[in-house]
Amino acid sequence: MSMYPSEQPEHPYLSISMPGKFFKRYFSLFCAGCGYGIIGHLFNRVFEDEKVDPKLHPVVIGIGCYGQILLTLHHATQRILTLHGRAPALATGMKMANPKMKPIIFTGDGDCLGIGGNHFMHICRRNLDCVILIFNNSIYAMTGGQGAPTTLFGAMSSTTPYKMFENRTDGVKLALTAGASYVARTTVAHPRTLMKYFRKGLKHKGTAVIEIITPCITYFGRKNLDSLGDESSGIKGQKMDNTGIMIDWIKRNSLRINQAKFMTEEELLNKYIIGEFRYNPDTPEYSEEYEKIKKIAMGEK
Ligand SMILES: Cc1ncc(C[n+]2csc(CCOP(=O)(O)OP(=O)(O)O)c2C)c(N)n1
Ligand code: SF4
Repeated sequence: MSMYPSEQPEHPYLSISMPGKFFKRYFSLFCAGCGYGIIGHLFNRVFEDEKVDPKLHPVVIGIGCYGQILLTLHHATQRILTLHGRAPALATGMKMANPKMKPIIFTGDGDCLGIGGNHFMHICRRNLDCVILIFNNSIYAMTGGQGAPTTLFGAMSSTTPYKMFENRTDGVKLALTAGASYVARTTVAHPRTLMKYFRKGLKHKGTAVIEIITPCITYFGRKNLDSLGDESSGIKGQKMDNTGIMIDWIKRNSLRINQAKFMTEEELLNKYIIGEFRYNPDTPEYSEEYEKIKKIAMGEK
């Protein structure tokens, strides 16, 4: 595709990736309208503003479409792509080898709550000092849009061509039950809140879990109507095949904790409750407790 020279940005954040070099411009591999580009950009802004030390804050990335985010992350970040669902295991190893570190985990809903559910549960239980950003697009996108543990009730996916009939996993409830000391949920439609929570997570000592609701146009939006979540209203709905419709849908179906308090389970079906669910900076942190045990084992007082 030909471009005017002025259209090739001298981007302050990004290094020229291999394909970027090839095509002589900066770009991401995400579908047009994917929410992951927004997340990458907001991450970069916090990374710059907070002068995050890349050596102490490696970005540990699971497997999923969002893996391509490494092309859009700030050039100074240290990026490690891991196995599917195993980012918490790698981050734990890094943290224990160098307790000054605070890894930042990027994980998808399938990666974290599906195949990596066990690892997620135990990193939260230990309250290991790290930030976990869960990108919830309600689908296994990278492998062709199969239904995930987070797929909404009644939604279509390539493995639920009639409708999803399983109960949905709630990442926030799981993190709270397992013991993470900072737990929040927001969406890409609330960018300032997303940055605020991320900043808070970086400063928090312990496991900070932030779930981010984000649109997948290609495998979730195109297969579903924006009346999903408004089942009782009888609205006909339109296909969510563009970002505008999906972002509107995310906004409409996101409820603040205070609003949700007065709603029944039935009314909350297919809704996303957003806000901060727990902030407990005094919970003992795993690597610090481990250091104390080491001293006891060495006979130190
Ligand atoms: C052990 C293992 N099982 C299955 C896969 C195939 N696989 C790769 S990505 C993926 C889905 C990822 O979904 P999610 O974490 O929600 O990320 P998204 O693609 O939606 O961004 C699956 C099942 C794999 N790579 N490794
Ligand atoms: S398939 Fe979905 S999640 Fe993957 S890049 Fe495209 S829009 Fe984003």
